[in-house]
Amino acid sequence: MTMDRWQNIHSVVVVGLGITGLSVVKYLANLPQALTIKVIDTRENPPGKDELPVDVQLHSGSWNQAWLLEADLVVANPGIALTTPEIQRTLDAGVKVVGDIELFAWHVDKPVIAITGSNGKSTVTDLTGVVAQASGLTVGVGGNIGVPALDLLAQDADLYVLELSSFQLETTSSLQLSAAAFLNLSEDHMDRYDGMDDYRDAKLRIFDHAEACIVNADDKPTYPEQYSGKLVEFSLGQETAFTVQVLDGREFLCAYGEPIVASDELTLVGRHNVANALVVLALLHEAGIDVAQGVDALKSYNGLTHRCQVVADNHDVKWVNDSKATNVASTLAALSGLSLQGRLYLLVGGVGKGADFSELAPVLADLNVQLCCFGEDGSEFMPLHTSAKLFDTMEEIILWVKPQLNPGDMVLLSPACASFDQFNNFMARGDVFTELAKYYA
Ligand code: N21
Repeated sequence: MTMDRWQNIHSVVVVGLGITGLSVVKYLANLPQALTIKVIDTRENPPGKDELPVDVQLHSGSWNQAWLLEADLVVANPGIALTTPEIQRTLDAGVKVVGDIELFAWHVDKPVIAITGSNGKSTVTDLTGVVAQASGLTVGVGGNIGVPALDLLAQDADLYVLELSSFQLETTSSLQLSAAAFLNLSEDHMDRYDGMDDYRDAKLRIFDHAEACIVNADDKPTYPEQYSGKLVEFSLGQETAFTVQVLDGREFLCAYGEPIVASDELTLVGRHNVANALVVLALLHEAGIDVAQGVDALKSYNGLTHRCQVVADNHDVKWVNDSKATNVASTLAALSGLSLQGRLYLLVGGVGKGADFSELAPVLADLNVQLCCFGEDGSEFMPLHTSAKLFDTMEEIILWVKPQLNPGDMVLLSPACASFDQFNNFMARGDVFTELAKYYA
């Protein structure tokens, strides 16, 4: 750990509590040097406030500009935009503002792999960890999914695998990566960015100190304009370092021309998941990890909770939890992989984040679908299909849908929106859907 980073830092203000904010506070409190730690959360009753150590002061319900200006360091939550006037004034006064991933970077002394992109990053992150573990390494997996990055440092590991959001990358500048991947770029978070270029620029920061920059040859905006490491391409259609090749009539995932595993051996389904598996191979290969022992784990990997997960299957009606679909491209991926006999009851809505949902219309037009819209921006989905019906909550939808269900039908939560209007996060939303499915199926 490079302690000199902390030499002139005595007072730290953490902005935004919740799981990540708490992990930051606990990390700071356990550092060998004595720090004054203060927390600001603009919410009235911030999640996690009861778990704060007694010597940490909390200002909640509004900003505290004085605290920010007096700080030697501000640690901002990914839920807080750097463009917020209070944060801008802090930056203008010359106060350093970082995120939890930057603190992780200051501390870590083991190889790190990181993944960003609009979709698939949790799957690639989790699967990279699973395959590395099966290959004999002790691996810490987290960041934007599961365990916050700073909590991973409490247990020793040979390798860390981090999912990084564009928001986390905005406040990170020193993270050295053995291998980094930018999976794809599609519209998301337009409530926080000026446009797609702005969003893309945040994601491209993942390559700033990466030894290997893994990019999607089928999605050129993932390529950096400048980088210092090695550029490594993956593709489902073009001849790149990591691609698919047909050998004796069977498709294989290949690394530099070497077949590693047949596509039909993967438990994961859909072309996007073949691409995800290619990235896992690329990340581990470029980080110098031999995956020979991990290939069986790659084949048998079953996917994440809340990601197109069948949570009930009674009377030939499938209930599928895809709560993790928080943008349009993710919902389109769920719809493209469907095998549907009867009618699809599709649940959409929540916090729309300024997205353009119109791309869903032509896909819905080709499906036997009943569109069920809910939440803060549910009404934005109403023009997308003639069947569309507006509800307040998922519970109301299920009560209305239940008596109409027939064998072969599917009830799919793939909302294309964030959940923060009605839930703590997409996991809580998926848990509620799962409970409803188990009760009513
Ligand atoms: O889970 C979902 O439904 C949505 C996930 C998205 O839309 O893609 N992911 O944008 C992830 C975690 C994201 C954004 C924020 C967080 C952390 C917080 C949420 C709100 C933290 C703080 C706040 C609000 S803090 C404060 N005042 C979603 C506030 C704060 O209002 S994401 O990458 O001081 O969770």
